[in-house]
Amino acid sequence: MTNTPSKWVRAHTNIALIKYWGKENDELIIPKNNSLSLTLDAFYTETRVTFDDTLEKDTLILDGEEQTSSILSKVEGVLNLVREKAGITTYALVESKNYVPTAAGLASSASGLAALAGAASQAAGLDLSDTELSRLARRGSGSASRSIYGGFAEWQKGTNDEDSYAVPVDDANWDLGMLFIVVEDAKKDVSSREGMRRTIETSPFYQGWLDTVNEDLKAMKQAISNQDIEEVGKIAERNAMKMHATNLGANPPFTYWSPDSVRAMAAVRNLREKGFTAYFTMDAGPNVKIVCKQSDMRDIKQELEKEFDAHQLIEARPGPGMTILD
Ligand code: FM0
Repeated sequence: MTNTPSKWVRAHTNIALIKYWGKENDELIIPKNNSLSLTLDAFYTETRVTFDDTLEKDTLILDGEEQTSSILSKVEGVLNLVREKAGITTYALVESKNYVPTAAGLASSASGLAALAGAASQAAGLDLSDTELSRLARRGSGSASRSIYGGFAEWQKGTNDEDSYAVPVDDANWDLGMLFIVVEDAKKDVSSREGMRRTIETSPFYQGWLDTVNEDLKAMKQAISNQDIEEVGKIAERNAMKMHATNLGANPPFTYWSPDSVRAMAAVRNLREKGFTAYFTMDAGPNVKIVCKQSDMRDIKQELEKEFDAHQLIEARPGPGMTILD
């Protein structure tokens, strides 16, 4: 195996409007339900991979620092799949840079594992289709399957390793934006992996999630094809609230909300009272993301600056799919 590095590969993060919450198969990362997300311009990861005969283990350098934690084991998982496909046994050096506007916990496994899938397959000489890249990224982190595509993407849950992957839905080239309210997390994190596992196993509300997520998805796809931002936002907020409700029913119960998250949600309702189209969604952390019109973002930011520091407010727009840089 030659020691030539791959080109740098860039993938952007995505935020789900219909959430992925729960696995049918933990090892293969087959989800319980389809999910749908918007890929964003503001946050991305760049990665390159070098398979190197002189290495005695896989090595991950993220933002200049060698990593040893759970992120390395996700990376090793993807590298193993690539080695198997390419018929090689060489270890790899993975160099990765996260581009996030602040250091406030916005680094994303979606962008990271999608960029890795692109870079590792390229370094191993594999020429994968978008579908194959999405399947490979999925094995690193479920949400990464959607970051292969720009705009709106749907991860179709499928039933096995072959048929569980994301597909593009709409390029989102309309007046849509997402404003982040970055808030402090006071508590110890429950990872999304652990959170969804605990919820499936113990929350009596989980069945309610499964029983209604498909109607949310169907309504969301209709709203997207109508380019109806009001409806997209409404459905996203409802769907996120349901996901977070399942966690309160878990044993032991947990929540990703901090006091400031609740304050941010109230601020979004307040924006609506003032006549803005503004709805929120939240993931496995305390930050609140506002679905709004791109053309309203500046005014909304100004309103929110009465209550939050300017540096807590980050504007994002629809972003592109995975790209190989020259
Ligand atoms: O993105 O266990 O992909 O649909 O962000 O690595 O497959 O980190 F709100 C939670 C993301 C879950 C919703 O989970 O889990 C979404 C979430 P993994 P991920």
